[in-house]
Amino acid sequence: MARHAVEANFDGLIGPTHNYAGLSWGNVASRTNVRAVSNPREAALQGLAKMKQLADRGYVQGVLPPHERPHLPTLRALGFAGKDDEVLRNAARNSPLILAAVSSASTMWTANAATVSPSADTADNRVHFTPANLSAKFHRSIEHNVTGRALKAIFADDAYFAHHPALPPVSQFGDEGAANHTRLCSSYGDAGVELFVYGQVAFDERAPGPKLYPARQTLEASQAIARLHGLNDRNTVFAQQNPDAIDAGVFHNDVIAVGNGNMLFYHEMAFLDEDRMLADIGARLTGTELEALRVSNDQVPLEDAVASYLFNSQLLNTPDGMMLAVPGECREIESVSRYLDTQVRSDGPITSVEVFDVKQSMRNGGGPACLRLRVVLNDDELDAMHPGVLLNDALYERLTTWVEAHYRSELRQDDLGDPMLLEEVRKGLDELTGILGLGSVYDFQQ
Ligand code: SUG
Repeated sequence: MARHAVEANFDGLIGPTHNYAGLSWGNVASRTNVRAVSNPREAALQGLAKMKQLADRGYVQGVLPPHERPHLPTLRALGFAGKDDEVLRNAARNSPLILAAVSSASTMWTANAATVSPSADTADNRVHFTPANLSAKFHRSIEHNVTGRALKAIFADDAYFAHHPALPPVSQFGDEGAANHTRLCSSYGDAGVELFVYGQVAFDERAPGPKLYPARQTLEASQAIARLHGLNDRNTVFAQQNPDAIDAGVFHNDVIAVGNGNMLFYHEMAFLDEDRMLADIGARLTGTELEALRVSNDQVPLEDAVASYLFNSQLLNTPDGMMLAVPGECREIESVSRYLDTQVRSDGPITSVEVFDVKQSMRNGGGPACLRLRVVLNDDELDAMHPGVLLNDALYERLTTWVEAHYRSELRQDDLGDPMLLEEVRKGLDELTGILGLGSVYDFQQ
């Protein structure tokens, strides 16, 4: 008998050092906006507004804290020595790109924070978490320790929750978390099918892969996560991304596909062997039929899909169907806007479209779906988690006031070495752990 369960979305609170450093080769927006002046305050408020709107509509909405950036322990591990301000000055003068990397607010994109398997799918009936090693990009490879600490603090009861360390931090086990993982099911509390999408097979040099941009997720990493989480062949499907899509800027599968319930919404260029993947899912899904909503290149050219982030949307259940929560850019690109209107007018599965302004994040290649980590929880698990990170009116007000007090409205690359910035960040984050009731998760607090 299936338990009642909900999909809770945990958005990354956008950190005070949000900036545009062009760190992600293969992510078109990150490269296009390199050295643009960012507005961390606006970014964080945009993220909070999205969370609030969804919480107001009745969705369970949580928040994950930003990390300490610039991350001085990483600079010290790389040989920058002295007092904190000397370390910063030295890095700014001699290695500004390393300083930019350890200053990125990239933990906002919590779709990459971890892979999560709901208890209905796992052998021991616990919810399993594995923080992603994010080893494809240096600036993101330093996230998983603190991410793991925060997840353990929030989902602490080991009767319900199991936490694994990140996979070995090498390219053969490159893991980008839930951005390459979708779950299809009849209802959230039922056993589902977990679809793992990878960019490349690591241990087979002849296997197809992208020619221009890196494939960040490997099959071997996805298989390791499935083993760790106690999944089995009957509830997992592994599918390869189309290498041409990666070379067109689809650096994660969630830039070109999104699933919810029994529906998979995707672009025709998303997968290498679409037919096999659909058959594999169809054969495993119980209690419902797979609904595959495929968008052709004629309807939405791949480059429009990448530029608009149509598929980096949240697909959410509503009483009469599904809502697609899209970034504002979808209304700026004609083919996409037309497609959305046609969908809503038809009697297809997408019954409404809601637009969110997350432009500050979008300029670094992060849309609404990048900003959230989905955690399916049954009623007991929801009761067992730390409630202090669940968004309600009071927490929204406190976080908004907190952002307004601690964030700058302009940040340039040259500001990253400012010792005042580090001080502002630490002061702010110290206060934040108090607001969220998380205890000391940061290195500077240990
Ligand atoms: O890893 N951008 C992120 C965007 C992550 C989007 N997440 C998902 N698709 N789930 C990345 O490429 C850019 C940072 C900079 O250039 O300053 C960056 O890290």
